[in-house]
Amino acid sequence: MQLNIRQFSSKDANFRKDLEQLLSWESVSDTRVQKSVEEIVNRVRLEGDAALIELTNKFDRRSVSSAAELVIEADELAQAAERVDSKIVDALKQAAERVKSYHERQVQPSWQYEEADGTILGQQITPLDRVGVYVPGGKAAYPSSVLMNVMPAKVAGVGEIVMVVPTPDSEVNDIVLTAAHVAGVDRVITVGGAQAVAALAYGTETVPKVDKIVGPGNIYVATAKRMVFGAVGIDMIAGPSEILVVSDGESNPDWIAMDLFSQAEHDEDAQSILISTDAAFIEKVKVSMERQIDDMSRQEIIKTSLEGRGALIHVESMEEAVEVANIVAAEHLELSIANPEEWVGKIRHAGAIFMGRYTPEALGDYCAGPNHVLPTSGTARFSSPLGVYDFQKRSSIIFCSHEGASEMAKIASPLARGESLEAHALSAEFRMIDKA
Ligand code: HSO
Ligand code: ZN
Repeated sequence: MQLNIRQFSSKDANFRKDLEQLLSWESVSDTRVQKSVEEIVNRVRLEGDAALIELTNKFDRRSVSSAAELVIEADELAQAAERVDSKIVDALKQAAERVKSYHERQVQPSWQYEEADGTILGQQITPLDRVGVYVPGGKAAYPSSVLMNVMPAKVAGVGEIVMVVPTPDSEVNDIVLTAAHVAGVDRVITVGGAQAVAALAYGTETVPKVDKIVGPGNIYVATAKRMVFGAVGIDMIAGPSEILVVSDGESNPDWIAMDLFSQAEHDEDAQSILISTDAAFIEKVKVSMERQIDDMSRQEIIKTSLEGRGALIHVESMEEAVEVANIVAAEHLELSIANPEEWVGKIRHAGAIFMGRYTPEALGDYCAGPNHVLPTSGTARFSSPLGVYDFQKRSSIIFCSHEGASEMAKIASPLARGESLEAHALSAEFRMIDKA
């Protein structure tokens, strides 16, 4: 099948402009979506379970009459695993182990230090009490994403993890439930959309109010998450998946073609870009894509994604490849080059960096260990992969010795008076040694 993918060269007069245009992505913020989400959120907030049941019956074509029917307790999750192919169950367990062991290294410990006069300062780290994990239903229901969202929360020591997942037409996805079981979810509630987000944010008679909501979702879910932010914490709002492959021309063109497909097959808006210093290699990848696409089950999605947002870019040097990679700030960056360790330090912006020819992004998606929830749409310039730190929070610790308090009061007092805050000044001065 012929593929009309954009081809650029860094020598083109308009290269920077074309690149900018290629990368522009605005998540649609339709005022109609905004209005309907607002209505749903307010209804669930005010009417609780009654609204949740009504909206779930309407949007997911269900006939639930009591909220208890929406809940799947932990022991029922274990039963789902019995209905799933044992190869998949084993793979989920192995993936969970690897993800866990990677994330254990992210745990931030509490710390403190003591000053000469006995004053102690520090930071106390505590896990969040309760977290809600949103899992989409339908075509984007990824069991691997259940692991990636739940494992860091588990490792952080979150007290309770509540997962929500829509089950349109009452069809449950046993692999998703098995992943929830393997990851250690406490309870699943079969609701989705803005109503699920509202239930987690404000609580209903059945859904406990959580402290933070994580997990991807469609435009309704994303809009609802933005709306409830403040009442609860939220993770980043994910855009379409992206991959940027940098090749020195010595890679296997079939492998690289498939790596580009692997993101393109996620959805029509996904973005796959190849950068190479070798123009002949770019041609080979294109030929390979046109051959291999004929056998792909998701060829329509792949084609739309590659022709809509994909690109093949020829650059003059590795320095230039790195420069472009830093502008793209891709969610996933593959360095399919002979000496990735020499170049990785120059990469400043990327969600995850896959080094060498044997490291396809797909391994990172499932089981390498690092999280697959990554910053998209250039946000790798200022944000990081989902991690244990997203489920831990910090409290400052201050313990003043009498001597320390006395010395600090000499600093605080004039500052407080400078702000015309007399009680602050006196509160500090009362602790001075000669005043006590
Ligand atoms: N590549 C996706 C995650 C995923 N891949 C889930 C397969 N399943 C994140 O961009
Ligand atoms: Zn993927």
